[in-house]
Amino acid sequence: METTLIILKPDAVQRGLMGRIITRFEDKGLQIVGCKLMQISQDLAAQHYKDHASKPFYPGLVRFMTSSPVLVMAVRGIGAVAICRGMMGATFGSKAAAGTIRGDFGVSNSFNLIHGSDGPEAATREIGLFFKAGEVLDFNRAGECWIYDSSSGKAE
Ligand code: 3AN
Repeated sequence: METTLIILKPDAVQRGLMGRIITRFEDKGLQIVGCKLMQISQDLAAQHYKDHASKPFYPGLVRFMTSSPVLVMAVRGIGAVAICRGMMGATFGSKAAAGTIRGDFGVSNSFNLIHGSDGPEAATREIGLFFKAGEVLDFNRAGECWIYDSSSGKAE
């Protein structure tokens, strides 16, 4: 199982899209194992986006991400990182394919609604940045046996 960090950005929260976006992940069969509304500090934004610090869009990105609350989620499933990235769509709303979150809910390039970790190592690092010990929960879902086929002894 993989756990990835998803952030519903200030535009998603302000536009009242949280429920519809969370529903997509739940409908897919992914498990929400951590979730909280928070205001990102300058320091946390700087740590989270450290790889983009030299990019021209960085100041605007930090201003946007710290401008209003976000919803952060830890989302779990087999291959959750890649599955969530696919569900998010291309970075820019104007280019994202229909059927993806960015493709269906936005047209802006910089107000692009959602962040998802881009690999398993990034996911581990980012979950450590946004969640304290005990905030990501391990629990069994009642319907898990209908989400994955475990008849071979290995969930798939
Ligand atoms: P993604 O979120 O699709 O993984 P990244 O990791 O390339 O995109 O970029 C991180 C964030 O930086 C994006 N979510 C987007 O908000 C912002 N960003 C990336 N490229 C640009 C750009 N050219 N102009 C404005 N914002 C950008």
